[in-house]
Amino acid sequence: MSHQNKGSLSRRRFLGLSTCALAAAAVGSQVTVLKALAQTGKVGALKTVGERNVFTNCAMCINNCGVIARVRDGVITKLDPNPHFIKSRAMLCARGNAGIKAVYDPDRLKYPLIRVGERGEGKWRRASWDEALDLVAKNMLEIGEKYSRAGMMFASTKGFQEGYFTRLAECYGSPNTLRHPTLCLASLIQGFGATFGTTPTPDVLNSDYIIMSGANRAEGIVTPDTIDLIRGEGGRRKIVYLDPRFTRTAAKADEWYPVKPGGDFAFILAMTHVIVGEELYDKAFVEEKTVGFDKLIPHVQQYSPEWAEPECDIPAADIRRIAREFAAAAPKAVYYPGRRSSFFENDTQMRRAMAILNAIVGNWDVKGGMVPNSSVKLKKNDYLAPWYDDVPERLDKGAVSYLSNSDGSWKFFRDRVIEAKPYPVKGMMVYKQNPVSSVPNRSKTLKMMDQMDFICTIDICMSDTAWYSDVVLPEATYLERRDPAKSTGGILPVVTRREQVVEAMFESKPNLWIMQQIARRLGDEVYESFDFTIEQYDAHQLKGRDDIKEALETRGVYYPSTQPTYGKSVGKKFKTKTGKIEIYSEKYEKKGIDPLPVYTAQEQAPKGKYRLVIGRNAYLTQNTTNNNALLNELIPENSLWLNRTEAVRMGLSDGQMVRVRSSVGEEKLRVEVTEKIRPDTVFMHNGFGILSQIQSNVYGKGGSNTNLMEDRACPISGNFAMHHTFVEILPA
Ligand SMILES: Nc1nc2c(c(=O)[nH]1)N[C@H]1C(S)=C(S)[C@@H](COP(=O)(O)OP(=O)(O)OC[C@H]3O[C@@H](n4cnc5c(=O)[nH]c(N)nc54)[C@H](O)[C@@H]3O)O[C@H]1N2
Ligand SMILES: Nc1nc2c(c(=O)[nH]1)N[C@H]1C(S)=C(S)[C@@H](COP(=O)(O)OP(=O)(O)OC[C@H]3O[C@@H](n4cnc5c(=O)[nH]c(N)nc54)[C@H](O)[C@@H]3O)O[C@H]1N2
Ligand code: SF4
Ligand SMILES: [Mo]
Repeated sequence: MSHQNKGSLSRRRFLGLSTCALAAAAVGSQVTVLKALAQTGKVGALKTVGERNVFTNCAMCINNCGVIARVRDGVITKLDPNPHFIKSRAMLCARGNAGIKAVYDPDRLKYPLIRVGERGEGKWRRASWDEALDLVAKNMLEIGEKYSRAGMMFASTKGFQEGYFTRLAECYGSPNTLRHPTLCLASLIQGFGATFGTTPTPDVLNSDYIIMSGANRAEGIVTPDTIDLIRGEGGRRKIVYLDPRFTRTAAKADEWYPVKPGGDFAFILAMTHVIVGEELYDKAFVEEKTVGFDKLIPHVQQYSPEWAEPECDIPAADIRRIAREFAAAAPKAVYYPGRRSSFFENDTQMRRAMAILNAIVGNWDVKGGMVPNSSVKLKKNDYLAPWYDDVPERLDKGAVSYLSNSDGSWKFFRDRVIEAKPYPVKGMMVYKQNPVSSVPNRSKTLKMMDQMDFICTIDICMSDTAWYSDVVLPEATYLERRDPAKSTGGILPVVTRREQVVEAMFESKPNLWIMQQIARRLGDEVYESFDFTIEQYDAHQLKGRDDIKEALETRGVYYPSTQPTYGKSVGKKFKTKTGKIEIYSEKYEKKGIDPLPVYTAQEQAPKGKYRLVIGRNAYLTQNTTNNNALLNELIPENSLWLNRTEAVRMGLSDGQMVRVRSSVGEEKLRVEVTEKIRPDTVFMHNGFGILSQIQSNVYGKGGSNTNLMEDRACPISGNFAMHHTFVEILPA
């Protein structure tokens, strides 16, 4: 392992974190919701009397929209959008508004907890921070001693303080970090990356023609696309939307096709066939910027619209017409890349096909096209990680063609932990991730956890993963802590950060503090890399950038420019081996991967079974926010969408309870009889059928699609493939 970062921070002794000091006084009667909490435990002191507006940043999902928190007498009264935050177009969605309940949720984590019963039995005792942290460090050291430092795994998902967690993993000496991309967008990054050398952003606002393959933007919110998609500019906009379900995005689209699941790949190749065959592509662009077009011509000859029609259930005439319209609208036309690209095992090649289709119409780096991201560079806070001899390589090393060293592949990692091959992993630290609910085939995750000697989860609520842990540590929510400045790339790059809105309630602590306390117990060498405050960390990041500092203080956000600049990449090489857009990938060829996307069909549902697909709801984030009282009111449980014809055939009526069974699990939930889904497909929203009983609003409601999903994955990117599962439906 390479542990030779150079330290650039002053190594001051640990000073304690006064900003996050625990407060004592109990709250009186400011807000009704606080009364309930006051009865169950201590509430943070309300030091500031009067009204305050604080710049922060939503953490209810990955978009991190700009927020102004309104505070009265130390209590958050409302969250409003920060109008200076252009990316979110002065919008906060339902979840963003409901973020207030993350703080004032009676079910939230309040104190460190240590398990007393069996794992998953739900018996806990309150512990002091010292006792809980001692136990964590003791187990980490013991496991390191017994199995090597690689015997600990560190699972985490994106967050402003996630870096401190992965730093702990590195300084402790484990290569085994498991981040969220292989549950989400790893195939997309791989497919577009192999083609363009980067993952560009579609300029939705200015595009005249947008085709979307199951990117349900009206419900799976991605800013600014969701808002721009609906608003558009100039009224010329056309949206073609493919989804086996009639979603809210379908309702906003000009054309909706209930595509056969997995058929998008055929649709894209057939569009390419038409554009290449009819010479509708951008000849000058292809000539100048791409390699391998000559090989694409014969390759796509086999993929005619007539061939594609039965593969995707979209009429050949429509495919041909859409291809012509798309090429005519180019370069202000995009085949929208999507975000969750964990559909099928061939997802990387499907996204490659999308990237190639975008490339040949020459929509690169122009208004309304696919725009490479710009970013604002902040100064890195380097550190010196200790060196450990004899630490093996990542457990999932070599499992897939392109494994990210920092992210790993959840599917293959979990398999190897269960097999204890090539070496045992016996300890698990989890930060801001909920693998029990988010990694397909829940039984396998529980099996993996069963054979762990020790599990510690750092969360804000008792997630299903926390529920199966030995020690649960309460982090202060995003509104109760200061988070360091964060730079996010995009068409308009942005720097933002979180000010602390209110004092941390109960005994919750920010992650940096937690990491520092663990590091201290792991020894001076580890602790050295944690000897700073967030303020110092930020000061270093923003050194010499008074303009950013001032913008963050006065507007809560920094934009180097508020207007997009197109064509910045003109004259520059693409970040690929050839320096061009690689339509034909020699890199893939060398690894034995198809160098041009070759179509592979999905299996059809066997008789009496249905394909299970999953997806989002605008009111919920992943498997996580369902206990939030404000959101739970909007969607109290999930249901199984089933086509009316099938329901009638089976004699099932709307609202009836059914059992849904796959090869790996069974769930009980209500059936929703609808015309809004293909007859061969069923659908469930995420986040129900949970195991943790300390989520009182949602526990016992609906069914878990994670428990039903088989665990297949893309062999190129390692991304999970979540739509392969077939289920049967039985009366309850
Ligand atoms: N069944 C099913 N599985 C899926 C998906 C699906 O659609 N269906 N989608 C996939 C996709 S696209 C993704 S991105 C992944 C997401 O899966 P994960 O990366 O596991 O993310 P979440 O499910 O949102 O879980 C995040 C956890 O962090 C906690 N948390 C929230 N805020 C904080 C905080 O400030 N501090 C700390 N310490 N904890 C916090 C939450 O309470 C929750 O327990 O799931 C994937 N898995
Ligand atoms: N409200 C809300 N917004 C979110 C999130 C959230 O949890 N809640 N999570 C964020 C994250 S991490 C992500 S990754 C994105 C995900 O957002 P999206 O990328 O939109 O992903 P999903 O909603 O998971 O699934 C998209 C759709 O794919 C459809 N589908 C299934 N199979 C196929 C197929 O073969 N072809 C086609 N064309 N469609 C198919 C499903 O019916 C579903 O409607 O949303 C982000 N925004
Ligand atoms: S889209 Fe909604 S939940 Fe996500 S960051 Fe923005 S306001 Fe928060
Ligand atoms: Mo995601």
